[in-house]
Amino acid sequence: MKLYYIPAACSLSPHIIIHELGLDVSLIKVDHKTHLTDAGDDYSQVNPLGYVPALELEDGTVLREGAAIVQYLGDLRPELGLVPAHNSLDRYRLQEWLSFLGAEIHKGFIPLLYAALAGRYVETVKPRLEARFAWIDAQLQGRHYLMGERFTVADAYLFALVGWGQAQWLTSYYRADIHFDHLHNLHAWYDRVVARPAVQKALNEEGLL
Ligand SMILES: N[C@@H](CCC(=O)N[C@@H](CS)C(=O)NCC(=O)O)C(=O)O
Repeated sequence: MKLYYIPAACSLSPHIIIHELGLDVSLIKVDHKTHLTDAGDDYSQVNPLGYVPALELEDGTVLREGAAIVQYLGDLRPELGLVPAHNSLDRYRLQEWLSFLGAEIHKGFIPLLYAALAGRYVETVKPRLEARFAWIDAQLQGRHYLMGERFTVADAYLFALVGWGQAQWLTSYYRADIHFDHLHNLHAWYDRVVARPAVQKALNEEGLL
């Protein structure tokens, strides 16, 4: 299999999961401006929409959309519990988290990141995104991970998104004007997640350490 990624982008989430599962997957880096791979190939041939992540299976089939990719990967080794069993209520809770992170957090960041790049400030989305992070912080009260005591694919997704904000304790890459230092549950969660060998390996491979 091949994972197409841009360093520090949302593709960091499936990248982490690949290492959690101990899978041997080729990493193909895509340039975020030219959309060419390191080998000079046109990434639009893989995903005509141009964005990462994309997972190419052994038979050449391409799976797009991070939420689908991490569930596909997690289901390859169900005994590790990175995705709860099909048809269980917890599976729908996981999809609830992945949908929330995708629609309410991931896409909430984009105008802020563009604004940071353009040197302009966008007021409208910031308070919403901050309120949502405060809500996540409250959900983490008394829990080790988003779904309870077990790390799941949703934690890998949140880890990639948290890296786009600001806090002293973050291994941040992009720097949108969203601050997390006051969110103590999120901080404790971050310390647990960043210490995982799979996360360290993925960060190292993306040149983020
Ligand atoms: N709906 C997609 C969105 C993926 C996405 O936003 N990817 C961004 C990085 S986080 C990207 O590749 N942007 C580069 C581009 O669109 O050219 C998913 O959830 O997988």
